[in-house]
Amino acid sequence: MKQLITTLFSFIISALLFAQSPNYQGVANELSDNSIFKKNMEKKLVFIDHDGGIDDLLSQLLLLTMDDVELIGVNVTPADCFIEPAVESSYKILQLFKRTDIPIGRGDLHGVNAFPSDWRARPDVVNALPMFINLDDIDTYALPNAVDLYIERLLAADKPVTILMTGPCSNLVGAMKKNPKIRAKIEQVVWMGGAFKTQGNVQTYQHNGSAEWNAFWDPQSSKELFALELPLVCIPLDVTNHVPVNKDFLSRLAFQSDKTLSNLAGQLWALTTDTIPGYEYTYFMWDVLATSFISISAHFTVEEVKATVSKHPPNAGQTLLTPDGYTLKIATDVNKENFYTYILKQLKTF
Ligand SMILES: [Ca+2]
Repeated sequence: MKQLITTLFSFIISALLFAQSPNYQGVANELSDNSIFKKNMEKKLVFIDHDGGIDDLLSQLLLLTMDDVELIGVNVTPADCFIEPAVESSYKILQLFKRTDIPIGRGDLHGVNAFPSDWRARPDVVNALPMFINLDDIDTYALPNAVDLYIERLLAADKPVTILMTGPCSNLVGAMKKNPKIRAKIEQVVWMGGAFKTQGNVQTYQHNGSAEWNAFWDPQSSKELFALELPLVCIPLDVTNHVPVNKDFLSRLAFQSDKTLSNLAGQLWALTTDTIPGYEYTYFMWDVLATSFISISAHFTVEEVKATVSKHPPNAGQTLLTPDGYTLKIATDVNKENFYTYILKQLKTF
């Protein structure tokens, strides 16, 4: 009996010593490293091409909160923005997340149908916010061209990349023309663009209101994008119309404004309230909804369609469903409550 107790005692002591030994710690560290490694391996590579509006900046911010996403590049298209202040806003968001290692590309292509100038000036206001004004500026003209950055980052990627476009598609179409090899490195293209079974949001001369602005800015490239038949999912007005930036959402966001990102997002959306509830336009979660598709696509209803894009007035930029069109997918519905809850959760990251 005494021998049994002694054996048991020495077994317990050995087990305790092993638990404290460098070997055990080594195994524990290895397990931990492996899980981190595995986590990194599972991350989706994402490249965002945005056009500097308030919801574009919020989209970049949202992507940076996603644990399952590795953001590999940011292009800025001078559509719903003037390029210099928009690039500056993008860079300031990267600073906020301590991710200035992520390269920014400067869009040099200009669509034939410019956005109204007072919309394009928004990033100037953003850069003056207390959270941003004392952060570093960036030399826009020292940056790579957006088309070249697409090509460089896609070719360098170790697996196919998801491209998220929350502005017009001209840079991607330009990159595909310049180096078609990048096609093999594209996992999926998610584009906030089009209005398929609903009216558009363009209200201007020589137009009948059937087009969505991102498709209207450069109708030629929009048509070429469809013709490429990439694995494209459009997040059109058909689905973004379901998710307005309403006061109920802004109120819920304000209750968590002790979090930096919620505070900032609340300020950014507050800048849009002169368009709520409809001075000219109601502000919707256009780009933010498209961005959430990267992480919560299971909450969307998606269908495959055949479509093309009109290039000429009175419906330039209209995305038309037609049996002899190009194959692509469109989102038509989203679980609204799950979407709003997801955004509120992500904006609690810090
Ligand atoms: Ca946009």
